[in-house]
Amino acid sequence: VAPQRFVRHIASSTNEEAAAKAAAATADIGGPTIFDKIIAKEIPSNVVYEDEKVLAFRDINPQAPVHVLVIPKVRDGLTGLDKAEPRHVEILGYLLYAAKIVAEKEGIAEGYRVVINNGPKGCQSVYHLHLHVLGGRQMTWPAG
Ligand code: TR5
Repeated sequence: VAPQRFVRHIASSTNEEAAAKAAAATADIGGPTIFDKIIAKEIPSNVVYEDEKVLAFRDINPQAPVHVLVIPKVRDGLTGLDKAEPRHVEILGYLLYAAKIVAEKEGIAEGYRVVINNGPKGCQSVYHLHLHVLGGRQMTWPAG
């Protein structure tokens, strides 16, 4: 197999895996998620930043040298971005600000990406709103 084709094959199977994982994930029914246990410290996580409003911890399946998830400690119906209501505007802004703090703490302020996957077609697999902060390598565009 030519190296170029091989690389394409790996990339596409990774995307298919992500899509399959999202499709197989618990539907957006508003129930508890694994992130509730992480917030409650019932499941250990590698915390990068924490304050009264948000928790930032390393993704268990990193897609870049730095891959941190930033989540609101209180979900308040925000299973995904599509559930955003006017009452969420403050926490939505704060999550972005926290992403910037995380990037600085991780030493990637020079360049990084902030991602929100929304819904099955957006490859969302955990229905508790979260920002992915990715960096530590040259990011490419367009994202898959
Ligand atoms: O696919 P979306 O955008 O919903 O992102 C969910 C992210 O949560 C994925 O990147 C997963 O790798 C990540 N994830 C899933 C679990 C987990 C985690 N990150 C840290 N620790 C985790 N634990 C303990 N358990 C998970 N199931």
